[in-house]
Amino acid sequence: MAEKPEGIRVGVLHGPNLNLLGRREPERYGSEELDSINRRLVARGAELGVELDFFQSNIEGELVDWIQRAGSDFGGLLVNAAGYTHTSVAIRDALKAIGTPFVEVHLTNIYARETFRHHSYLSDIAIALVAGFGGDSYLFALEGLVAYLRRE
Ligand code: CA2
Repeated sequence: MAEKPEGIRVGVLHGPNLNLLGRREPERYGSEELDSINRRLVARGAELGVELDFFQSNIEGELVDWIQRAGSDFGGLLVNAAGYTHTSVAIRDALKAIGTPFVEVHLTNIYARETFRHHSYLSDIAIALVAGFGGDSYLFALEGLVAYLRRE
């Protein structure tokens, strides 16, 4: 009997301080907590037939370790590297090394903020960038990533 083809698995990486979502600076980052965003992603993933896994860390090396471990586990990734977006060659190198397609995600429109946020170490190696829609950025990114993976 032919084996059932495995469904798409998507990894979701949340960078530093995103654990504070909904509890600090709601005027900038919204009032939705990270767990709520994750639950919405799981619900939409179920509708799309996609399984999700999540990781949040405030520590750059832990993010790099997770990306390395994620290597062959996922068809694609959603990555909000938060502050490390603008500083981390190490996270860029890890994502480039595993070669898994990923969408760069931001709650806020980084190009409408301070100039130091206008440079991202990730955008040119991402398949796409979704920014500025609050927690919905992740949902829109999931839609786009799954459509991309189904086309490939
Ligand atoms: O807009 C985004 O998603 C960012 O990745 C968020 C980062 C920021 O450094 C990037 O430039 C854009 C900051 C995440 C901090 O999250 C907090 C959440 C609640 C309260 C305080 C910080």
